[in-house]
Formats: sequence, C-alpha cells, structure tokens
Amino acid sequence: SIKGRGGDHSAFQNDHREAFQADVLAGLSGKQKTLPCKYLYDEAGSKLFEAICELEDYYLTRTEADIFHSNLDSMAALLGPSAVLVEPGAGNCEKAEPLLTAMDTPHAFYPLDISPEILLNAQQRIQARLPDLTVTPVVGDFTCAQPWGEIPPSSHRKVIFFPGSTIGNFSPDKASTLLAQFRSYLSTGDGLLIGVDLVKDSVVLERAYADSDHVTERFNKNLLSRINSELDGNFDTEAFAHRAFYHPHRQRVEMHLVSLCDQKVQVAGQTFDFEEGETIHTENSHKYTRAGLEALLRESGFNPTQFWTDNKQHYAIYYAET
Ligand code: AVI
Repeated sequence: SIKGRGGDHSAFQNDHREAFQADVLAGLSGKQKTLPCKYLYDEAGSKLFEAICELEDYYLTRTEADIFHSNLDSMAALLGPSAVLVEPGAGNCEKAEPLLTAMDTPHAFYPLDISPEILLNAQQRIQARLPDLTVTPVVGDFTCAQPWGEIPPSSHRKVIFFPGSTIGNFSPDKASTLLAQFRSYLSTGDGLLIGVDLVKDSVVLERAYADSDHVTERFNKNLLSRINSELDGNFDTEAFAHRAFYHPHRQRVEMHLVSLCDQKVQVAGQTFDFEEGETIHTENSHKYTRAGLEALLRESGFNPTQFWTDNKQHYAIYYAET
C-alpha cells in the first residue's frame, strides 16, 4: 500500500502544480530572483541528481557511503531491536537498505518522498530483500505536516533517518525549525541519524558543485526546462550559465543561473526582465563544523551522542537522541 495520495492523484497533482506556479512567480518577482531548490527534483532532475551522486567530483555520496559501510554494525546496535525507521526525502532508499539489513529485526520502514514512482520501485526492491519487514511508502512533502500524519502511532522505538546532507539545503533557521518538527514526531528515547557535509577547502567544495562533467549544470538548468514545460515558460537554457561558488562567511555553496544577456522571459503569462549578469539563485548547500552541527541539534531538542567521520573529515554522520 502507498499512503498520502488521499485516493485522488489528480487533485494531488493539481495542488502541486499550483504551488509550483505560485512559488516560481513569487521567486522571479523579487529583487534577487530565486527558485526553491525542492523543485529541482522532477523526474529528469532526480535522475540527474542520481548521476551527480556517482561523480568523482561530488565526494559527498561516496564519502557518506564509506562511513556507513565502515560503521554499520555500531549504528545498527545503537538503533536497537524492532525499531521503526522513517526516512524523509527517501528517494530510491539506497542508503536505508544496508542499514535496514544490518538492523536487528526492524519493525517497519516509512520512506517519505514527493515522487510515488521512485518510492514504489524502492518498496519492491527492499521488500524482496527483507520479506519480513513492512515497508509503507508515504507520498508528500516532508516539510509539511501531511505525510507525518500518515504514519500510525507505534509503541516501537522510532528513528528518523536523514542522510545525504539534505539538511544543508535549508538555511540554518529553517534547518532548526525542520529538526524541531522532526523532534515533535518523536518521543523521549527515540533517535535521529543524520548525515552532514563539513566545512572544508573551498576548491574541493566548488568542484563538487561545478563538476567537470557538467552534470550539475544540466541539473540546475533542468529547472528552467521544467518551468517551460509545466508552466508554459519560454526560458532559453542556452542564454543562462551555471555558477556555483563557496561563500565562506555564510558557510554555504550557492548555486545560481546567470543570464548571459539582457532578455525577457515569459512564465504562466507573466513577463520577467533579466539584465546581463543577473542571476536566479537556485540552491544553497550549507556546510557545518562539528560545533555548529552539535549546536543546531541541541537547539532543536536533540542530544548528539555519537559521531562518525572519514579520514579527511570531509563528512559526518551523527546519532542524536531526544
Ligand atoms: C540533495 N543535496 C544534499 C545536494 C547538495 O549537495 O546540496 C543537492 C545538489 N546540488 C548540487 N549538487 C547536488
């Protein structure tokens, strides 16, 4: 079974389109044009993101996978027997699968994602490998209350699994709000297993977001193609360049699309003017120090108890208790 579509998929899609249009029109109307990064992940965008994760330059996925691989048993021991694992933004669930396999008889797995297709594929794959586990995909935006309301209460220990440095795509304020929201779905003694990218040399950071294979460029520009096809836009993707740079003061990599000329673009019947060099800010990817992340966890109601990293200290995984 799949939850969160309210039995009416077309209504769900309509709401989704309306929210997309409202967010895009608002984002393009500001002085600094912006587009919310969650819209990077339509079907084509999700495939491009999967390709990014395979890139040599994008060290995050590989480094996190190595840390998991080297520490799976101690992580599984911390989660304890019969735990319920909940993964917001689960995508293809490739990170949860080895963890679930290492865990002592996990009770249930709830992957949450906005894409039902990806979830259903993952459910079949995991169910085939772990036939005794109940896998219940939940469709929805994990920053909203809706998908969380679909998860039934349980007397089993709950652990929220939030790998991939997804927390980095939220501003520190929003990250704190999100973690506090996670906290509100948990009870005392429950846990959070979270992966974060650490502050490091800016050359390494920038190469990860402006890769030599130009996959991140395609990922970024796909947002314009998506606006063209879903919101009747006429962006010329050739008239924009991909730019990614590390901002050391804000501790984040910023991703932009730079207009290469003065131009006008139509979206959903509205016209937007671009000057040459003007940018659309499409994503922030915040990087944390250990102290910074521990402070964030504490202010959101979590107590960090375990920490794992790689030998270059490029990436960290934390276990925190409520
Ligand atoms: C999903 N998220 C953690 C990625 C990141 O590194 O911020 C998204 C991404 N953007 C460009 N490359 C990857």
